[in-house]
Amino acid sequence: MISVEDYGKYETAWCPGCGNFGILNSLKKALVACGLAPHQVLLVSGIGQAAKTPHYLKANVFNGLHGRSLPVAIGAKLANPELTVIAESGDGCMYGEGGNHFLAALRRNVDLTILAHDNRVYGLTKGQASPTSEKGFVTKAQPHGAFAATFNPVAVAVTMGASFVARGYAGLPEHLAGLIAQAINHRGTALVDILQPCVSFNKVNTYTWYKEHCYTLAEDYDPRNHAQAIATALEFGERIPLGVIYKKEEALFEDQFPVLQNGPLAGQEVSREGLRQIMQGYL
Ligand SMILES: Cc1ncc(C[n+]2csc(CCOP(=O)(O)OP(=O)(O)O)c2C)c(N)n1
Ligand code: SF4
Repeated sequence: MISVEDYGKYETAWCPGCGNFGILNSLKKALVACGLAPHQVLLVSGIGQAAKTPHYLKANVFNGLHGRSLPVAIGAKLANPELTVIAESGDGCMYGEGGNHFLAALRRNVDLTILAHDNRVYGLTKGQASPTSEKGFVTKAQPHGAFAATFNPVAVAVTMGASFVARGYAGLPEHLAGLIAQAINHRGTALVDILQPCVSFNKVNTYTWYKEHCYTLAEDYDPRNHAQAIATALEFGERIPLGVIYKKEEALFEDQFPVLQNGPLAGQEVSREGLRQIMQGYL
């Protein structure tokens, strides 16, 4: 029987009160609820406070370059479909530096989970505006307020027809654990954008602010209705919906590759003669 203790307990470098703690606990609970043992899970991240999350739980880990978690996660899943692959990083890493990879991943629909810790600021580098910062957000680097429009990752993902799109909140850990478990069990690319207070550098989107603005979607909300999902995803301001906003069944990227039908690449024979013929074609 797997328990949260199997995923270990480590000292962290996070500030006391950081929303990352709630997300880490929810992730562990979700992995246990999915019946996954640490050796079955690969966590891939980039750079940032959120991207340190895989350091603080016992599983397979790949910590790479800023913004580059998704290409690694996709490659790992294609090479070994038996792994449960989770790409986890902050809003800067996932949507800023990793923005192009984010869009490409949504188009492909590889069977993996994206957890974006969305504190709406660059935490590790001490508080610059990120793509999800509110337009006008004042920081030391943006003393006149951020000039760029606010990126809405949930609306982008729903509009692109991503196969599973949810928004959670670090301050509602039980609800968040349920969303992460659903995302892991979903067959396809599942995005959970997780609203996360950064108590040191975001003094606008605080625990109190989220309490006043967030609400959970009603029981009878139908996440399969695309038009309704777009309207729900665009609702971000006075009221912010939490829950599974959109989901659908969609063919997996990996199911369309003939070579992957013979099991993990790592377990397949390499034909030296076949390779020689390919090389010959370029000479
Ligand atoms: C290519 C590249 N650009 C910039 C940096 C510097 N850098 C490191 S972490 C970071 C921001 C992290 O913010 P976010 O992803 O939102 O994570 P958080 O720390 O808020 O959890 C930046 C800009 C880097 N390491 N590599
Ligand atoms: S700077 Fe912000 S995101 Fe980073 S650990 Fe501290 S509170 Fe958390």
